[in-house]
Amino acid sequence: MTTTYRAAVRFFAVFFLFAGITAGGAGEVLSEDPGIGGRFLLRDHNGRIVTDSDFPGQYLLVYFGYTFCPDICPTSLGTITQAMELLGPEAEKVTPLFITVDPERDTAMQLWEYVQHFHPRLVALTGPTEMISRIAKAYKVRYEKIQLPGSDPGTYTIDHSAGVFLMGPDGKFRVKMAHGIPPEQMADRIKDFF
Ligand SMILES: [Cu+2]
Repeated sequence: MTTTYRAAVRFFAVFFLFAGITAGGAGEVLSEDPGIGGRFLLRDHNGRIVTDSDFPGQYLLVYFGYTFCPDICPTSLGTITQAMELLGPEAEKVTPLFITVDPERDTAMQLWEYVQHFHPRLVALTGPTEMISRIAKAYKVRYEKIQLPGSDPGTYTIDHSAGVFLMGPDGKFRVKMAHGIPPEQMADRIKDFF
């Protein structure tokens, strides 16, 4: 963790305190919404520190996965990309977020290479393991590292939930779309909330 990053984390700890957002106890999710979603402070694929408040007025399409995922993630991100294309000019109202559940391997550089395959508005996010687990919990997303016996420590896979969350410009949860939804339906579902 860099000094700048640690300073930013400290800044936000203080910020949350003064914003009056209740954090029940150590390790609990900081969230204004008792349901799905929460605040975050992560690093994007350009290496910049990004928080949930860096997308004013935007609908967020939030998806959790990892770049080494053999099939589920490329499929989901492909669907998101096509849905964004179907939205036409209205896609400007939407920012898709890909939050890695594999921060060990998904560095900003790795994410940068990965996002080139998908929609240009896609923002990929990584961060310290603890922050990733906190934001995943806030979205009720589960993930688990699967290490095959006798395999190289670097060649694990990760089982993970694959729903796509639509969050409104107010930061509140709108709808969760299941993995496998066709792009046309995803685009229509998003437009329902505009
Ligand atoms: Cu995946």
